[in-house]
Amino acid sequence: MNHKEIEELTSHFNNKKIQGTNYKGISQGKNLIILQVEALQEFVINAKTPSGEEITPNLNRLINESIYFDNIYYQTGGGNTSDAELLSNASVYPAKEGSAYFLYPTNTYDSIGNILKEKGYGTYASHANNPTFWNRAIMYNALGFDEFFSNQKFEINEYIGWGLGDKSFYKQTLDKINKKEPFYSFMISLSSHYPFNFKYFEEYKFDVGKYEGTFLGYYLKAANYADDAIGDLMDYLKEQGIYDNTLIVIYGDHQAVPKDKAEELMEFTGHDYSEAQWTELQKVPLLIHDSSITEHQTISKIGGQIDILPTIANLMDFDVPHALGKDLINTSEGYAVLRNSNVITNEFIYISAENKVYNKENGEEMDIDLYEEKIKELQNHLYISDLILKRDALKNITE
Ligand code: GP9
Repeated sequence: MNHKEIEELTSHFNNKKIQGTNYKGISQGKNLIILQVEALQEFVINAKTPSGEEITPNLNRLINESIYFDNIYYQTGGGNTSDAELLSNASVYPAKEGSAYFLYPTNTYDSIGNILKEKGYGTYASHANNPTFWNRAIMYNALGFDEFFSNQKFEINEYIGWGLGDKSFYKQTLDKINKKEPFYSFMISLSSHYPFNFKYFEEYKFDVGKYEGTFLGYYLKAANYADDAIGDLMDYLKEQGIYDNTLIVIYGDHQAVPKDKAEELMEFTGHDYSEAQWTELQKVPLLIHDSSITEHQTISKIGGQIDILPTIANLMDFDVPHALGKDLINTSEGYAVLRNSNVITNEFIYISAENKVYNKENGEEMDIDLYEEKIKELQNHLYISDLILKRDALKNITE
């Protein structure tokens, strides 16, 4: 790193201010379970099928007992699922091109695993796919996981799509770690993977009405199964006496509906297509549950997966001086920067491919000159993040 880059980096982090201490330390010392759910988009939450069936009844119920964030945009790039993992665990943006898991698997990261390991936690990542997929086996060392339970460590007694079904996956994961408290368990689900039309979902009993046999219909079934598996996991946590002593974080990793299926999404959600409206729909659910938090609420501040680590850090009371995200509970300013350089604030949506700004409320185009400074300021986060990845900057500045 050259002198200028060190200056830029340190001044970025020195200018960050802690904005509040609401719920600070409430989850300190508890276990942490983070559930990254494959292709779970926000539009299915509290939504119903044409026959009136809730798609995600378990999450809807859990949301009412949690802090729910309903304005969270996914920020993944070429590394897709693995990018979401990096965003949440290390609060850095994905690589500009390609996958950070392949490009920077030996960097220094101030990740949840590394931090909690130092505090005496056992740290476990689990995902029922081949350990080399997305270079996870190597990258998980850098992210501070003591053990990685890949498909080789599971009994494949329920088979959906790419492999072990979520229900069995969650239960087997918990059985491996529940005597090892305090633990951090990062579980990455798999059953609701694109294109969703697996044999299992052809025979799956969930009435999607007019969507039967369509792309969206299969997705609704997969999302319903993913939700059912989460419901079972919550029951199992309670049965095992772990639920009340665990901070539980659940979020979706990235889009389910690709752009060539945008019409189906617009029809289902009741919108007309525009680039700004499409961007608006690129949200994932994020919920945080701690039984000690009795005030349940939906927070609509704008954020992204990059904000998960600083939000957890406040709840568990540890420092993350090099996180690029913000604590979603205490921040006063909501915004999201996407890896394609789009920027979303309360006021506007900036679409980088068009270099145009739209009003967040009504979608009308606005004068870009009015927002240029703000857009540049927020896009600078991508530049700082690129330094962390390309220059292994966290290693360099600590040395
Ligand atoms: C593969 C799974 C899916 O192990 O995480 O990855 P994706 O194809 O969605 O990036």
